[in-house]
Amino acid sequence: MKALLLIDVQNDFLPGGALAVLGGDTIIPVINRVLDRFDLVVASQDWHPPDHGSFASSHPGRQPFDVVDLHGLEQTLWPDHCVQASPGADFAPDLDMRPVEAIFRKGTDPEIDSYSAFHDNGHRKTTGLADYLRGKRVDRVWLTGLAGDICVYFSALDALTEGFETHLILDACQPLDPATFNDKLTTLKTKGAHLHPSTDV
Ligand code: VGL
Ligand code: ZN
Repeated sequence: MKALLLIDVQNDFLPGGALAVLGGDTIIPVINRVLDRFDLVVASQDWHPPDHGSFASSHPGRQPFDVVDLHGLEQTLWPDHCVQASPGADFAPDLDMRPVEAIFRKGTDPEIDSYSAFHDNGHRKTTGLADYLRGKRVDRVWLTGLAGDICVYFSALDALTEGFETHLILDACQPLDPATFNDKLTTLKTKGAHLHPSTDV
């Protein structure tokens, strides 16, 4: 079985959002076009409490994009984004959510961030996504979403580690930092991920 993973396609990562990804909106029609080619569609949702430890606002004197130690892990500080039940945390209004069978929320623990849809950044707790997919007999996952160089990248690394055949739909991902994205794509390829344009799906 083949699953499509929609990683954090949320308002705060779209142009005009709190942590906007340039061109983030361009992935939405691409995702909508390929949705019906999958046995299962699952979404992740960045879902932070207002005092989340990844927010610069939780660290007096710090600025967004500073790097700090957060309970033993290196943490980039972000502008407040995807606050639980805020409009910025909603899925993109133009994204067709009808086929989405399950939503996995992450980043809910104020003490630790969670880039991957599978685990927190310290691999201390799982979101349950890998077992859910295995329970549905999924063996192949195709990743899409925002940001390509952060949450999609770390989700793809975990998908590989969890033993899924892992694919990325390149025009259905956009990075926050285009300068480092190519190296990350090379890393994924080296580890066995398959990179495709959406016309391959
Ligand atoms: C993300 C930074 C902070 C993402 C989430 O979805 O890529 N990036 N939180
Ligand atoms: Zn976040």
